[in-house]
This record gives sequence, structure tokens and C-alpha cells, in this order.
Amino acid sequence: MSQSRSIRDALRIPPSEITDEAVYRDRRRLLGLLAAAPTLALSGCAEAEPPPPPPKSALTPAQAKAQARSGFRTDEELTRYEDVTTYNNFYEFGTDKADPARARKTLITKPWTVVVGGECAKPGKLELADLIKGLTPEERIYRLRCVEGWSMVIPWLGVPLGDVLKRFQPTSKAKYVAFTTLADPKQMPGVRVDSINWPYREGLRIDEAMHPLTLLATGLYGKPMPQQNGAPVRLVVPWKYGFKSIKSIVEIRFVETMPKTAWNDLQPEEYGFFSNVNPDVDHPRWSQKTERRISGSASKLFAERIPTRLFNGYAPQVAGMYKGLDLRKWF
Ligand SMILES: Nc1nc2c(c(=O)[nH]1)N[C@H]1C(S)=C(S)[C@@H](COP(=O)(O)O)O[C@H]1N2
Ligand SMILES: [Mo]
Repeated sequence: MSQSRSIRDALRIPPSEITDEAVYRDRRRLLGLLAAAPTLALSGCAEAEPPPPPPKSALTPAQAKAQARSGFRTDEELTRYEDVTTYNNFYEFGTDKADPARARKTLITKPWTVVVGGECAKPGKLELADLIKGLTPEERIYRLRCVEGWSMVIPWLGVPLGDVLKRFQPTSKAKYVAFTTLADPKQMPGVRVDSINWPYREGLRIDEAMHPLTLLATGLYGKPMPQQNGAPVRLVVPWKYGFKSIKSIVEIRFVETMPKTAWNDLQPEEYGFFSNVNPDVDHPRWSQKTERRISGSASKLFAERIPTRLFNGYAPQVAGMYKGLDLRKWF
């Protein structure tokens, strides 16, 4: 215990105004520290025991959709296009917020194939256009709250992920959905750097993946998805911290057990599997009680602090999925 605490202190870096996940970009350093303290490597393993299954929903899909609709838009001021596309987290293109926008446009997005497999009756390998064929992209204005303490309001274009997933006929063993980003060092210079354990991976419980708010996004501000925002296709899960919204997806797998995810894999004490936005569960190194909007004005990047809301303000739509789940334990 005392040994692991000293390691934690060694890792503790004074939180700047915006605490940077890049604190952990030097994976070698982190692994070195962990090797010196095997107890820490084993501790904080939130996935040691399986979480309780999701409660059976009392709502029909139509009712769930009607309830979700109230979250499809917001009157809040939009974050400017210039800011949405120049202040990014996309480690495949560098760890600095400005890196992804500055990077050369090396990602080949046409053609783009997504492999869908695992626990489903109709696995397949589809070109993006075929993956979303027949589904009309909708505009959804969502808040996106980064775990680092800033947030944006973005008009996305996309299709409900659930509508796409249903086509593959997930079996009763499909309890989770695992997502993987491309990891091609030729197209993504950041992948040559030992930061995240590539490829970037994320996961959702099946009911979260099927929830009508969960968007498979192909654009923003009425335009195709910019490279820095996760071209050509990414998730947007508005009630979870931003890192759950995985970019440039090449694989979707239906799985029976909780999948490994990039940030949880790197630092399980800091980034849980669920990562629902929750002002009452602090990050070990900083509070999550408030956030700063990337502001609407050109002169000031960050607006004043505002309170962070449970489930990022989407509690009316999503709280039912977590009935009976201890949100402190399953953070
Ligand atoms: N593949 C991949 N997806 C990713 C990330 C990443 O580094 N790689 N960063 C995540 C984080 S931490 C955030 S906050 C959002 C940022 O999305 P944005 O740049 O479009 O605002 O993308 C998420 N998706
Ligand atoms: Mo983030």
C-alpha cells in the first residue's frame, strides 16, 4: 500500500488549468514505474469482478426513441467550427491539442472498410457507404465533455449506431460492443510514438451501444468529418467522457465480456470502463465538478467555469440504464 502510494505520488503532476492526458504519453516511463511496484499494476483493477447486468428496460424501442429525442438538440451556444477542428484529442496525430489539425492529411478515407464480427449472425466487412446504406444522416447537437475538464457543443452528422448494429443480428451472447481505431504508422504519425497501447480501443455495454443517443458520426457542421475529428467515421457518446467517442473506426465486435479499452488499459485507476460524466466522482488527480466550455468567441478560448451535470445533462435519457449500478465503483 505505502509502496503503491509513493508510485502514485511520483506520477502526480500538478494539474494545470487543463490537465493533460499526455501526462501518461511516455508509456515507457509509466511501465518502468509499474515494474518497480507490481502491487500498483495489480491494484485498481475495476474489472476484476463482472459488473451487474443492465436492468431490463421497461421502455419499448419506440418509447426509448421518443424519450431520447429531447436530447437530440440543445439551444446552447455552438462551439465555433474553427475551435472544434483545431483543439483536438487524437493521439494518432500527436498528443498536443493543436497537433491533429496541423498534421498532414495523410489518412486515406476512401475506400474505408469496417469489419463487423463476433457474437452476431451476420458478420461482414463493409465499405463505409454500405455500412450506413439506407440510413439518413441526422444532425444532432450534442455536448461533448472531455475528462480533462473542457467541453464543446457540436452539431454532428450521423446515424444511430443501434440502427447499424441491428443489421448484423447480434446474438444473446453480445453483451458488449468493442471498437478499434486504425493504427497505421504510415497514415498516422502518432502511432509511431509509444504513448497509447495501439490500436486505440473503446467499448460500450450493448444497451449503451443500442441507445438512440449513441451516434455513429460521419460529419460535423454539415460537412464530412475532418481528419482531426476522426474521419471518416467515429462514435459520439454524449453522456460519457470524450475519450469513449472513438475515432476512425475500422472494427466493431460483439463480445460477451467487458472489452479492453485504451485509457482503462493504460491507467485503470483513472479511467473506468463506463466513464459516465459524473461531477460526484473525481478523477484521482482533479475534480470533475466543473468544466469550461470552449467559448463561442474568437478572443477567448475558454469560457467561465460552469457546473458539470450528471451524465453530462443527459440523465433523463440514460439514467435508467444504470439503475442499481454503484456509479462510484463502476466509474
Ligand atoms: N482513436 C482515437 N479516438 C479518440 C481519441 C484518440 O486519441 N484516438 N481521443 C478521445 C478524446 S480524449 C476526446 S476528448 C475526443 C475528442 O474529440 P474531438 O477532437 O472531435 O473534439 O476524441 C476521443 N477519441
Ligand atoms: Mo478527452
